[in-house]
Amino acid sequence: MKAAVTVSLVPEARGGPFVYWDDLDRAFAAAAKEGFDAVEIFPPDAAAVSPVRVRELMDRHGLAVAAVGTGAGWVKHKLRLTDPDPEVRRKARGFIAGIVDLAGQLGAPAIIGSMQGRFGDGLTKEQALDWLAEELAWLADRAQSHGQPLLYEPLNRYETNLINRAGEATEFLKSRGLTNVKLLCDLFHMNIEEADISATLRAVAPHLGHIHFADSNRQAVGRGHTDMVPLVVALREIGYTGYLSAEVFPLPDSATAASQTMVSFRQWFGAG
Ligand code: LER
Ligand code: MN
Repeated sequence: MKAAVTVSLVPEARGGPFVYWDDLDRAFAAAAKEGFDAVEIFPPDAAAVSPVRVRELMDRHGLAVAAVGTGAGWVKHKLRLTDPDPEVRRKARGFIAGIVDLAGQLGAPAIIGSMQGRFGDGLTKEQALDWLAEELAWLADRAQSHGQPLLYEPLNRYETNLINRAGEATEFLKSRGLTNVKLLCDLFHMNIEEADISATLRAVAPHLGHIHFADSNRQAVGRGHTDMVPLVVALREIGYTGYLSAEVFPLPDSATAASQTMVSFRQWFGAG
């Protein structure tokens, strides 16, 4: 298993669950110093990030890019894949395609989380899920051209009403034939929605592509009350080798959230 840490470059997301903020150079330097394997980037849009520049940072610090988030498409640009307006859906697809291409150049997958949207206000759940499946299929093909999967993240009930649990998400992916879409399991969302996090991780293991590593209160693991023991046993048993990426609040500050994440990562997943 590999450790990653998030950096947000989106001022509109201020207050959100990202460890580092605003400055890629500083984030890469700090992540390398803490001993992370990779950085997960949350950009305002694809054009805001130079892949050449990020490649330089990766080389200089010996870090990978774990994933690139698309949430700014919603937070900043109000684009959703299930918006009733076809023009908004078209722009949402284009926005994500740009990030899939950027991530692909960095050897990383893109994440679909907040941009999945929701049903209601006249839009049926069935229609929203049909649109979501259609868009995921198109974007997963694009990701495939970079040799990457697309990551789909179920969110808790306060952020979407489409799919809240990992089991439902895998059923959705299977029934729609979305073979190049992998599941992103965020331990914070799972703490709200799942009856049993470790049983769920075992059940969805073949689809699991990425993990957001957070405690019950969305702080660094070790600062909340999630029982890590069964979860660690489950991840070892299923042979998960992907990232555990700290998508957590910078509390009490970025440096402490980062170092506490690495203390927990080493405690639970370190060698020996
Ligand atoms: C949002 O709550 C979240 O978990 C992000 O990873 C989705 O973009
Ligand atoms: Mn997440």
